[in-house]
Amino acid sequence: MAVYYVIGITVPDLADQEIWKVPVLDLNNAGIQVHSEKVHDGVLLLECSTEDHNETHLLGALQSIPAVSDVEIYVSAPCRIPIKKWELASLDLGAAGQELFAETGLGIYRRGISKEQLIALEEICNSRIADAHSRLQSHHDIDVGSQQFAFKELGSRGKQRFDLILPENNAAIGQVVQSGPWVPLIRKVLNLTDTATPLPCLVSVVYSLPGADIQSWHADGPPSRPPSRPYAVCVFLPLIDLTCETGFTQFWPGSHKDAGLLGFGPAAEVCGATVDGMVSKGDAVIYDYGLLHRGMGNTSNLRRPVVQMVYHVPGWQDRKNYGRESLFS
Ligand SMILES: O=C(O)CCC(=O)C(=O)O
Ligand SMILES: [Fe+2]
Repeated sequence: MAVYYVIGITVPDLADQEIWKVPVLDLNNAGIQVHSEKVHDGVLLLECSTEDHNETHLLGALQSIPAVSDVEIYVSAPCRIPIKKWELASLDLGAAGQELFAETGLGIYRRGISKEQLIALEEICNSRIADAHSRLQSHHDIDVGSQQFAFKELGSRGKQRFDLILPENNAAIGQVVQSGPWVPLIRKVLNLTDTATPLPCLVSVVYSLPGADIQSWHADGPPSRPPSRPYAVCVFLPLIDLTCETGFTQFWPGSHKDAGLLGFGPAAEVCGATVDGMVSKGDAVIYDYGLLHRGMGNTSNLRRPVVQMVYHVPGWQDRKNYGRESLFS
């Protein structure tokens, strides 16, 4: 079985960055396949694979290149390691984004909904959050904000970070869910193209209060099989402008294609392959449910509410994020 590597190669002169293409190197003959490359922080990154698991051989082959002064293994993994740097602006999906979405598992739609819809969502979220926290007060055994818990409608999976399911039958929510500009793409990728049938969708508000910690890298669910046929796609729609202080969600584009990358999230940082979903109020970030990401901490004094719409194929059920006991009934 092939092992994949990201190798950091230091060369005194970055103008030499095409070094591994020089025929004399003949990496192929050395059993090394090169898949992708880029420059990150002044270091050449090479994504490659070998069949023989022999790292000494791999490093030796690269080290023998005359222009190279240092060679270091950044990452090794059992599958492709997407190192391409994506800019948020280039992930604007507009009308024709299906191919881009298949490659990256990520996209954005600027100003996806109307002002009125945004105001309606804000009102629903504010009152639902207030209601939930007043009900939580009677649960004296829960240290709200510090302790993990899971009700049927509300979960907390980390310090000051909550996920509260919104009422299914609300007209304003239904309108956004069924007619947002991302809906045609989602219908295609989930293969639910009969527009007479509403898309199944679980809607919640994920909110991080001041003091919320940075999350660990995770995927919300396992990668789909095949990757081109997602079983769920998530849309995040923040209700405030996101900044470094309020925090945002950070993504690793392309990490949705192989379960072999689960647990490898920090590799995205090492390889400079992360995208900060730092969008404005009312913009929408859409991602494949299997894509690696993490919520950043909230160091501001504002609540960061993000409407989360999980579109899914019929029959799919979230099994990990919420509990059985109802907070509201
Ligand atoms: O808080 C965020 O930005 C993301 C939260 C998240 O990914 C999660 O709770 O699964
Ligand atoms: Fe998540």
